[in-house]
Amino acid sequence: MLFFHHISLLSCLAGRYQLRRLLGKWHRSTLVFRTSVCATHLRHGSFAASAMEEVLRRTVVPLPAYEIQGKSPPVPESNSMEFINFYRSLETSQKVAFLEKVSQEFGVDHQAVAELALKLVESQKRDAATMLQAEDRLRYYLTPRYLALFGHISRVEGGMKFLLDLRGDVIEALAAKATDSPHIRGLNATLKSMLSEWFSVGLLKLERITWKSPCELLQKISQYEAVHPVRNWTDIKHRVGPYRRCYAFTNGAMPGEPLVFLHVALTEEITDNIQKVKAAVFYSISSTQVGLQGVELGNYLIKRVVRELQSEFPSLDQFSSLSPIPGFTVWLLGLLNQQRNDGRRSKILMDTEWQEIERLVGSPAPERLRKLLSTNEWVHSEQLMDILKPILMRLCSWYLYGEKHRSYALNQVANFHLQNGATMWRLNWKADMSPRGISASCGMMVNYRYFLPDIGANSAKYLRTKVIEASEQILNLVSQFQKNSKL
Ligand code: 0OR
Repeated sequence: MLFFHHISLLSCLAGRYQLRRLLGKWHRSTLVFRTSVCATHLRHGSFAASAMEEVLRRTVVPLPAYEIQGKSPPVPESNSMEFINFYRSLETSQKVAFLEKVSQEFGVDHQAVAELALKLVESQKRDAATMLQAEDRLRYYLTPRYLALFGHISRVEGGMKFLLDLRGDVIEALAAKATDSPHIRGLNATLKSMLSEWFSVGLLKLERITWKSPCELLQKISQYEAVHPVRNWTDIKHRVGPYRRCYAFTNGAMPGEPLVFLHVALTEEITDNIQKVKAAVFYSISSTQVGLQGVELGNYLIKRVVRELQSEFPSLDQFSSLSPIPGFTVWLLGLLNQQRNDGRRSKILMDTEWQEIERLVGSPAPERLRKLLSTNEWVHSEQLMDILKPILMRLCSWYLYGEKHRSYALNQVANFHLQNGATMWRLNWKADMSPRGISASCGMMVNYRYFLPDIGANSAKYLRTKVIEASEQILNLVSQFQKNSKL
């Protein structure tokens, strides 16, 4: 053990080539152990930067000169494995420091790029061949050094999953503000574009999940469910049973791993004959890999499933989601709190509505209402629910239709379906009275309707003009909000 410890320490300090000579055939078998001991040294501050540098110098090979690109000897698989094992052995904060180093010091050679950019400008005065070559050269040197390593990692066993998890870590570190390095943002963009190619729709397989699917797959479908948590095996059996469909996209590089999956309920006239199915309701869609964020697999899955269902059921002509409204209750409570802090009387309810609520729950009505909404207790009184129904329906319609983030719908689920080209179609009262549904959206759910001939135009219109395509019911509720509520 002590022998390995010294070898590991040496390898951290002495570099790859001497150590390889020393270890010969031992090299590969001690790799995992060695990287983990390197990481142990990371915890002792002084070794941190040098151990990371050592590993990076060994594993991230320099970009070959433009003239000899494609002619360098193949990079050994052990490079990728060393990088993977080292990274996995790090703690979260060390991972962020490591990624900062990778992205900053093993990315693009900025000096070379600046010089080539000047040369490209000069080449404009010359012939087309010179200019195109200058462009090609610049493009080549704009490639970050770590890109080749990621390419090699993608080819080793488990490498693709590693890269997905790596991007997941980057996304989480940026979201948690553990780093705001522009270099890490660049690494994130590079990884996203690589993953978008590797996980492009042409390379994905649509799989129908049934009760006969491998147990491991069913378990993952249950575990990753993001909208309606699966309670037990009977529950999942029901969700893949008669008049239900569950489809997932998988990728050959990650067998048995659903990347995104969609649950569908087939409704109307199903009681007597499944061939008469008229409507398909997408009641849950979940993506499983944080690392695939922004790759838009959900959009493609819905469209692919529509085609699949149409060929199975020619009578099917209505497609709609039944979607949660995460964030509505929090938004509403925030408004009620904010208006309290401002010392203003809340105008999101009319005076007559406040009086009605006060009669039922006592005063001060705003205080009581906030408490009842935040504890879900309001649902225990039918009378209060009746009073609140029109109020919450108009507020929720506004939340979905009128509240914006960068001019697009603030609510992420709404934004997802609107981008896909769906219409905000119907707000449903008492649609999900589970504690989770009440906490999220006061029990309401919404349908986004996919009118197939219109989805292309709707999607383009929403993306270009940010205008939301909505039904009469939604627009009526929105105008009630505009008439009766003030923000
Ligand atoms: O990668 P993105 O989230 O930007 O887009 P996708 O199309 O890949 O995924 C969209 C989903 C709605 C499936 C995804 O965001 C998700 O799983 N959300 C949580 C569950 C939900 O609200 N349906």
